[in-house]
Amino acid sequence: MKKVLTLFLTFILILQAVFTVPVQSAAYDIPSNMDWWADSHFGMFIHLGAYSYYGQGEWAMSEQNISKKEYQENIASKFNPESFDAKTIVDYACKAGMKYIVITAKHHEGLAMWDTQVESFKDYTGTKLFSLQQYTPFGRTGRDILMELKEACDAAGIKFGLYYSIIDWNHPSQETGTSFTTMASMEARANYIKDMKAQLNELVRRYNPSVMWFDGDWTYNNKEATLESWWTEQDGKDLYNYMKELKPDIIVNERVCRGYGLGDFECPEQRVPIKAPSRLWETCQTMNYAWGYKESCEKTYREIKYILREFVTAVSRGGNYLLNIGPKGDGTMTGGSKKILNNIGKWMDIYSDSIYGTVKSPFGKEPGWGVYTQKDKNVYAHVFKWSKNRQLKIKCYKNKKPSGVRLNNSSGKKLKFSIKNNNIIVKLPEKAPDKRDTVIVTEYKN
Ligand code: JFZ
Repeated sequence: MKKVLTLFLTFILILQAVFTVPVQSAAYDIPSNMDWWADSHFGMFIHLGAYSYYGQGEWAMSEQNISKKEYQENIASKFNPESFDAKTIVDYACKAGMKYIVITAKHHEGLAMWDTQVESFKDYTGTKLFSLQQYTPFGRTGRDILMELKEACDAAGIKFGLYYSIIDWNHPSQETGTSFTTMASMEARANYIKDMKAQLNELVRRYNPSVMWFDGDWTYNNKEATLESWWTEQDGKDLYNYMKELKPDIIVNERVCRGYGLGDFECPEQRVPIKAPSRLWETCQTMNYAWGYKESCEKTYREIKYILREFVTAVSRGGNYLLNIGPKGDGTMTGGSKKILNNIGKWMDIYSDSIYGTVKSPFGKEPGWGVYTQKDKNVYAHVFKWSKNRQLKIKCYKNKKPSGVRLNNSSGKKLKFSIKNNNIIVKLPEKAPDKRDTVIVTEYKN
């Protein structure tokens, strides 16, 4: 009986493998562990660390040449995100339509945002572990904000991910160099990599993250390690394999060692690449030109219109959009970030159909008025520029005539159209229902 069952199950598995249809019109197959990621298109990035308390961005230590001693004693030891409220943050993310959150577990500054037990991650005196729990006044609360956030994500049904920096400005093995860190010795290098993996092991065991987002890898070294260029392509490959051993379905970005096509998705260097990479990709963006809280950038929030269009453009080119918030040192969200998330949410409430589950535009060239996304037999025209003559030219999908053209908002208003040279000429309402991006859907029967 058991044998028959096994045989039957094997048969089902084979059938499944044969008939798994790759997501429509994507040039690549999407591995099943990444389906949710590719469908969601939209996540939240959170930069929170001791730099948030200092308020001058997460690069301050390096930019201002602050010594380990100064940074630890004057900045990290005062960091106290006691007003961090995971539920509020997750609520904002959900309202904005975001389907995953990636938070900094350890940024370049090296402060572990969880109660790490890995011995070598000590302060400069070698007496205290350099972590939120052991080094800062917040430790007294006994709280674990990564767990709070993870649990809030679970409760809301969105995915949870962690950011981890490969370089570490405060680890005893390294000194901050010009851009990358310098290792004290080859032995220090080997031990650090071992300890880094021990920390990653802690993170995966504890928080079971869906995404591991690496950074601080930029040596582009495909040769032997040196003290100045101590992170190599081989280290990147090893790290990727290590993560998959810990958790086979974890999603890892390419910054295990960028530039070598590693990882599960690309993080393009340009803001939103004109030519989409040939595999899954994600662009991360700030709202105000700062990742970690930077007081001077609180007045420089970008216009919602541009953030929204950048997001939609990324999706139209097949990408994901990871939009950052930099909470203040006390852990609270900034007013500017709340406002932007609320506004994106209002747009998503109406138009998220044209985002979730879509693939990139089926047409090569982008039109002058906006961008396209596509899902099944629907092609969505995202109209950024409303034409004064009330005519919009949309391409016919596969040279076919659409069965209908309508506004993609709750009105669902049908729009008159005619076909000319494989183009749909749509008669637009006089005013754009949404000046930032009005979505018009063209539907095809087959
Ligand atoms: C890195 C970090 O150095 C920075 O502090 C922040 O955490 C950010 C998310 O990642 O900086 C980069 C690296 C690459 C790009 C942008 C910022 N890029 O590819 O556009």
